[in-house]
Amino acid sequence: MDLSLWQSESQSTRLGSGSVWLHGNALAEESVLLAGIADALAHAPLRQMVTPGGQPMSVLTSSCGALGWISDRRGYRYSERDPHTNQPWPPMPAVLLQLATQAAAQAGYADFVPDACLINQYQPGARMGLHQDRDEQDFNQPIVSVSLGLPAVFLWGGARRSDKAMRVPLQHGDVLVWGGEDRLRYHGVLPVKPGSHPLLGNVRINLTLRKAA
Ligand SMILES: O=C(O)CCC(=O)C(=O)O
Repeated sequence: MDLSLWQSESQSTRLGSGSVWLHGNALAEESVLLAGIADALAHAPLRQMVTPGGQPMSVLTSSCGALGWISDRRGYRYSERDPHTNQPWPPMPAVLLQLATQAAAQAGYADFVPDACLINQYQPGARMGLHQDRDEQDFNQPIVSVSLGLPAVFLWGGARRSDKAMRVPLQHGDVLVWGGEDRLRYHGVLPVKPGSHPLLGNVRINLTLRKAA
């Protein structure tokens, strides 16, 4: 299925019974959003984490909000403190919280209040392998994912890693929301292609908002 054809014709595309692709949903607030993220990163800088198996991740990561997702030799988990600074993570920018709550409501998930925002920065070539998000306490809570900067192909898989994945061509400002029956679907990102974005240059930023605790 060529999902890029649908993009110009609709403001949202349903990807599954519990998942919606909201085209350009973050564009209206892009400058204040980027300023908020830059501020958060000034307090909790991007870093390269390693998987529990010791492999460096290809994305650089940080977090904002009450909880931050971390990965190291001890495993994947949420932490109240940034292990690099031993300080609490910077607060989630109000504009981001509002965007996530509104996007979730638009997708049918009322009252979503995330307590964790993972910030992933992809340089050209960086990717994310197929995985499920399983480190949160309540799988009834949806996930909201905001794409900024360079485009990327998001892989939207099934309940099993081996299920064929749909290719979703995400653009700057797009927002994905998934929950319900789709909450544990495998997903990932193909290697980001080189390019230049007018606001972000040669990187893609992804913000993944979750209710972790
Ligand atoms: O970068 C993306 O679009 C997806 C990020 C993701 O899957 C994750 O952080 O778990």
